[in-house]
Amino acid sequence: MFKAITRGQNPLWHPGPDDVARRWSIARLGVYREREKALQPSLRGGFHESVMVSSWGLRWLAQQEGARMTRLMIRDFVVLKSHLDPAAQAGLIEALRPVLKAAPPFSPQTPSGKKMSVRMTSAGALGWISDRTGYRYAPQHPGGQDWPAIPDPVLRLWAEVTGLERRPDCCLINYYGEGARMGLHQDKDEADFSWPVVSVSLGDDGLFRIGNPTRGGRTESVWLSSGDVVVMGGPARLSYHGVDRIRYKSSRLLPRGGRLNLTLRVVT
Ligand SMILES: O=C(O)CCC(=O)C(=O)O
Repeated sequence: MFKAITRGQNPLWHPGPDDVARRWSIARLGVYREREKALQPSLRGGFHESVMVSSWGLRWLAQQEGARMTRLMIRDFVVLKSHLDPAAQAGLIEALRPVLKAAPPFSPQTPSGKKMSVRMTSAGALGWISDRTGYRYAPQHPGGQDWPAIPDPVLRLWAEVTGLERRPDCCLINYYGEGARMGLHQDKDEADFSWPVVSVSLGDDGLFRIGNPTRGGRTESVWLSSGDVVVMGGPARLSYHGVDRIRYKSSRLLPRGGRLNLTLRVVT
């Protein structure tokens, strides 16, 4: 028997005609086993109703649901599984193509001089950079050109998942090739932490690790797949997080493999 978590008072929940199916979907992906460390949703502030289902029930739920959209709350991180269908994912890749051409991804250095394994670029009024001088936002790409505008489909996705009128001024684009990772860190170079950060995963699966608002302590991990969206707001906004590894070539979205992650941030 496994414990499954069904819908409760999730602030991002929008009931609709599909409500019952979504409820099952939550039950499916909210399932955890004691020994399965990679998926352990927190009950805090999220899904409060629990039911017991058999392993047969789980298989049935998985078959019924396929890739249906699902919401998980893990330590106040809202994880929207399969939020983007394959066509929407492909549409974002198309929209990002000119951005990557105008502002090619580069390998930043940490302030201590270490080359990061993730390659990065940005769109928007400001882009995130790092070098020996430190971590910061800058109005231009290291090549000297302004950052390209954030593509409309990306802005629409932000508005859809946050419901905010305020637009992000940075879309940081991370590219994880084979073996790339990102250590646990906080996003804290922005002026006002009351705005959420929205993360969009495209391409290969990435093992996303969620920590605490202070360094250290126990962590939980969840695999993020192409089309998953994570909203980091409220108590999650300053929580440590990172990507331990990717499953290289697990997706065929990007012809050469790898994982693209967009993080949308209100900077000023
Ligand atoms: O790649 C991810 O899923 C997370 C990216 C991230 O943490 C960041 O850009 O600060």
